[in-house]
Amino acid sequence: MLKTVICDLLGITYPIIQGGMAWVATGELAAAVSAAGGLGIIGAGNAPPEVVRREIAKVRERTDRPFGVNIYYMSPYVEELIDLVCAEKVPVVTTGAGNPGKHLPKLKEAGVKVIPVVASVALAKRLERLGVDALVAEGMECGGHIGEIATMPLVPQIVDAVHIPVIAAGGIADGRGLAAALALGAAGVQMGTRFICAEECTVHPNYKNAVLKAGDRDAVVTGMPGHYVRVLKNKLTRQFEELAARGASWEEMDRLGAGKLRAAVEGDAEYGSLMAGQSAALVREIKPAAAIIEEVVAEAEEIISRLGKLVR
Ligand code: TUI
Repeated sequence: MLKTVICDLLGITYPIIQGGMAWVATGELAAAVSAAGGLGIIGAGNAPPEVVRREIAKVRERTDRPFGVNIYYMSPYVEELIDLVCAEKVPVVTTGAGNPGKHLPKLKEAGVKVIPVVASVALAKRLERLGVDALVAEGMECGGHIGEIATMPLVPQIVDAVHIPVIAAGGIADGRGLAAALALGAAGVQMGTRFICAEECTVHPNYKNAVLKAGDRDAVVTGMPGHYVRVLKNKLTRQFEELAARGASWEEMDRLGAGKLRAAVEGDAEYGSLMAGQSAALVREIKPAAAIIEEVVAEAEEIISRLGKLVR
């Protein structure tokens, strides 16, 4: 059976973590992933603490297994969310779009395991020194806010640079991706896009159908240097292209993007921000989170045993 250090560290059965996608990863999805033996994560995004508290309660009503909350460091509620996860004794916190260094003492004191998402070697090394438990190395194939380095070169560089477990993310949606991540030295994977098409994911069916329909060139990059966002092509991305073509300011771009992720989650597939990674093209069906996890693990196990036989 496929087991890695991350399973022991987090008390989970399979080395699969569900990405903490803002507005997309609700308590329902996180609970389903955790109940199935992975690590489900609530995406706090820009939501206020009382909303996140309700999502935590949803998970606890549905499962006793470990779960996490992702704190997005551009949120206006970071301080309150740190207090909330400590008070609630949330087992795991992942972080995005910022450096959680100054909150580490408080989180560790409360017994919270901290797994920052990073997109560079420098930040990975800095956070290891500060005492984080593990890292997610996220390549620019992923959805939402992206870094500049692809998963294939990023993961082994971070694996070489630190001594703590590394979880690979970006472009991974099936057992082939999990086997490849393990080959790169990762101790597990984080998948976001694949779990948008979990039955338990509460986004509008229009969002799920856009992921199912996506082809290899549909997950495009919008925005400005330092703030690139990967989303599925639609009328909104064409508006972004027009703005970029006439040299629009960062403020104009920001204004166009405001509130559009929520619009997508509520069903606006034309003008909503359908955040998804390049792996969208690998997602072909909607099924329960447990079935996704079982399929990914079985496929990875089969590949690993087949690869072992190549060495004679
Ligand atoms: O966080 C992400 N991806 C996201 S967050 C998000 S939430 C949102 N977006 C738009 C509207 C409303 C809500 C959507 N997608 N990925 C994790 C990640 N973090 N990747 C890279 C980083 C990162 C980048 C820079 C981490 C730290 C950093 O710099 C830290 C520093 O200060 O050195």
